[in-house]
Amino acid sequence: MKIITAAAATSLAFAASVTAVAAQTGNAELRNADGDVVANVSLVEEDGKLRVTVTARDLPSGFHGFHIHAVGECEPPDFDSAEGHFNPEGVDHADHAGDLPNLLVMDDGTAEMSVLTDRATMDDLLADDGSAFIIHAEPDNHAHIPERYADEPDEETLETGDAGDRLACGVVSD
Ligand SMILES: [Cu+2]
Ligand SMILES: [Zn+2]
Repeated sequence: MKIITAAAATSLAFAASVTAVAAQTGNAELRNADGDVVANVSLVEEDGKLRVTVTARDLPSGFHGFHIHAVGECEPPDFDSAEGHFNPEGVDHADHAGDLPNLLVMDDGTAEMSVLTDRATMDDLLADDGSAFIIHAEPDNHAHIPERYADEPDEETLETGDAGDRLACGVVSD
């Protein structure tokens, strides 16, 4: 009888703690320059880490730079309004808080990826003027330029990873 009581108490305590730490969530709907939705991002904070899950369609196959940008404003066609990579620490690419792995678009034009990052929280992304997800035309080189090509990455590489034009943009909301 004692064992059952203890187990019941434990499960009650567990249920209470689960309720207390309701996950903070968010999302972004990414549109291309024509205004068509080509990707959705869902965000879930888990133990201080942020799970970023993206599903995309109607994109050119291959790797595409994928970042969180500093301003939650997506004005087509170039999406420059989202400004640079989300970078509250003022460091070089690819140490920006908004830097993420490249998105692999398959031959059928779709992509799916889920990644955990410990570089940003939902509060960070919603603070001030917000933030936006962007899918680029080219792969991000993550500023990895071997010495046989150059002494060191140039300024543009250290800001952008040379991921090229902005194909789609979506503002983060909760
Ligand atoms: Cu970007
Ligand atoms: Zn960056």
